[in-house]
Amino acid sequence: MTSSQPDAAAAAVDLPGYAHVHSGKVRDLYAPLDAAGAPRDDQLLLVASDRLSAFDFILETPIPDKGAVLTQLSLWWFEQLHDLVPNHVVSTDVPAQVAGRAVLVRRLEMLPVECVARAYLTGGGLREYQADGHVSGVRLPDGLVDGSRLPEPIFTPSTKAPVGEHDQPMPYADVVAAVGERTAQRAKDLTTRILARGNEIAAARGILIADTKVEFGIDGDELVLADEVLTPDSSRFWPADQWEPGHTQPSFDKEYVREWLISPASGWDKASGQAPPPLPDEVLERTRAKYVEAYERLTGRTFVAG
Ligand code: Q0Z
Repeated sequence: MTSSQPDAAAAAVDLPGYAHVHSGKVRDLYAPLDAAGAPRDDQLLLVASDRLSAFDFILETPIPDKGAVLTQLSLWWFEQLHDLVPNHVVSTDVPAQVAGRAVLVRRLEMLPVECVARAYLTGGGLREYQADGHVSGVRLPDGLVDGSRLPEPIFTPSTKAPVGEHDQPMPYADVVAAVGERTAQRAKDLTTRILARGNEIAAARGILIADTKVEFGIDGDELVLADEVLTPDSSRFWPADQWEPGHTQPSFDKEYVREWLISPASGWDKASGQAPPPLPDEVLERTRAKYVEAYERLTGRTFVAG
């Protein structure tokens, strides 16, 4: 990790009754303490921060309410997907400091695989396709371009990279080797169905979900949907009315941030390796508004800040 990056662990708050376990780029993980003060082994507290990542940097300016918006969106999706797959949510009764942006969950045996599905071609999938017409072993039709819709969602698993590194595509045979044929097939089936269901719901609200990354865990003999689901941080959301295959699509949530960072106004050189500057209020406000808009359009609910 770049030395100019904030230490994610340092960004995690001290929560009485919980032990800090781990921090990702934008979220923190805690274990509830039992009566004897020992970390419980059956539950975790997942806390979403207001941190935003762009061009692989954690920006120093937090986006107010981002963590709450994404947590509420994930919870809404878990309900929408409940008939497809059980999920890890136990309770939203959490410490006041993290109210609205934390969820108490079942601690699962996580699959060592990032389960990715793609409904539109872009990013790493596009680069694989351009090399030989396949993505993750699936032969795709000729003539697809950046942003093309795929005939149906495909499963393109990746390895779980350590923090600061990028996930690598993982051949399906390696998934089978890691988790067994039955679990691999079920993870593939569920991941593609989750994206298909997500797009059925989102398309009616003017949002396309190009691709998504989900995580599953095992509890006994059932596969359980864990982590966050169908949020702008785990998925590429595109405004449907601007969809135009043939070039990079605008990102629903991060467009203003990226545009400003690469504009002369920011004074930042993406190639410099330096941390990006703080965001001006206008960029921050417009970005916050996009997260809220995604939540409100998808759920039909009004976002109410804690
Ligand atoms: C999720 C992550 C981070 C947030 C572990 N239900 C579960 N059982 C066991 N482990 C996990 C879950 Cl969700 C689990 N992550 C990713 C890291 C903050 C989520 F720092 N890691």
